[in-house]
Amino acid sequence: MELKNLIDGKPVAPSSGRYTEKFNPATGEKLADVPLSDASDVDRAVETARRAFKSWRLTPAPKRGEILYRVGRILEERKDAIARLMTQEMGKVLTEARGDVQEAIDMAYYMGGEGRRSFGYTTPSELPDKFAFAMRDPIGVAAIITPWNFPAAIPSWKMFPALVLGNTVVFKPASDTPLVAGEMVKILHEAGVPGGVVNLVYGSGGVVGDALLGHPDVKLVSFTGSVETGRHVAEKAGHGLKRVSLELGGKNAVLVMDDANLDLAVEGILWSAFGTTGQRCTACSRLIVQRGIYPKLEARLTERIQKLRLGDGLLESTDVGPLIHRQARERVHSYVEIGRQEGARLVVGGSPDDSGELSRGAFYAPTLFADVKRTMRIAREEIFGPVLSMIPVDTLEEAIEVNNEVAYGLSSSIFTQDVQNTFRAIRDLASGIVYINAGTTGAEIHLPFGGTRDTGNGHREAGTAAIDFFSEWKSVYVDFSGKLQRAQIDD
Ligand code: UN1
Repeated sequence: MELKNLIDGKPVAPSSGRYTEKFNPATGEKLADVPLSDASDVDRAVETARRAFKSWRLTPAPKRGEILYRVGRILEERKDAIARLMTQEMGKVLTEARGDVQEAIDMAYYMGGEGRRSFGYTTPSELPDKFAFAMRDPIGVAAIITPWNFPAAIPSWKMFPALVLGNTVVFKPASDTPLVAGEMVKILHEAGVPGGVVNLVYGSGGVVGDALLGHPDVKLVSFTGSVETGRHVAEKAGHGLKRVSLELGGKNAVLVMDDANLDLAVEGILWSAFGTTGQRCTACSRLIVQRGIYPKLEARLTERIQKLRLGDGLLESTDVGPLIHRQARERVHSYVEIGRQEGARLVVGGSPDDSGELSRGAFYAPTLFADVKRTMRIAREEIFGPVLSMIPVDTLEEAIEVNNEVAYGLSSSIFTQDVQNTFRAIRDLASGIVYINAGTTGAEIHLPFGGTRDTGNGHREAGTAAIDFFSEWKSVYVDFSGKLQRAQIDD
């Protein structure tokens, strides 16, 4: 199947005439030829979006919201089909792919409601016969640059608030998830978003991404991806004084205190460390464990990790799907080698799995390291795979210190039954998301999503934070005194 860009509501071949091949990471089967677009395709898409902005910004916001409600309904109807497509193109198991689509459905309804809110405020003026209010304005063309690990959810976090607030969009999805991206844009059009309001341009970050970042008519950039690329995005877009939201890496930890409910902790850890094959920004890759519970937790995890079944995410028997591709697997394995060399104790896993049918894909055995020191690279750097490191600590204070000393601050969690531990952790864990008695994943769409330090640049996605990012304030003063009144001036 040869995919096309979608510009002004129409399928368009890339002007280069070049394509790249997309394969299923579980089976190696070829799925599609994906356009390798260039700057001229981007110019066309941005110009279309710029023109479409003129009428979209004047479309009543409740009407824009109603379109998103329709998007939500269509996504509900096609939840299964989109989830299957997602599993085929990026590997996560079907139940998780359904969750990914559900997150987009939730976002469609939440942002649909913003059509009738998008609240500003009124406030008194310091002068008589003068009225003051602050309202939200749309900004213009938004470049939406998304990763492959949440092919429905993350584009929805970005596109739906952008659209309900009256912006228009040029969407560059990750090259590894072109199919779900195409479905998302088709559904937006089907639900009633006019052609030029959302445009889809496939291609590489280096070419299409850079052309968007350098384009003078792109006013907003919302990016999720690696720290390295995030820095580049910030620099390049910063030069054009664009508004930029970055959601970057994580090195998320679960803290387990001696008083924790062990059964619950084991479930929470397995789900957040090995769900999505560890390829979530929010995935748990560090366990910071008080020494009293450490041996029991290690034994229980070892037993359970050995039982996790690798396989094609479409099969019901599969617990853990493949990594996104073989290069990612090599990277994960190189970290395992680093961990070994650093002297961490490899408890289970630690190698690619090419047995039987798995040899067609990019499978890696779920891996546990114990006796990991907080200074080791495997305890500090993002691995983005099914590799978990157990770090022993003596106290809650030490656990919090270890949690906070890495470069990232996205999500953290604590298992404890003690109210004092709980509230100290809430106060002192320096991350954008904190869970009590749950793993590090599973953020809900109506709360702010994002993190501290190198996880981003201070913005948050989702919830009301997204409303702030995708609109700008206009302060309005209406003077009905009939004379010149001068603010701040003594009479
Ligand atoms: C991501 O990995 O970038 O909280 C997004 C979660 C999901 C979203 C993760 N709701 O794990």
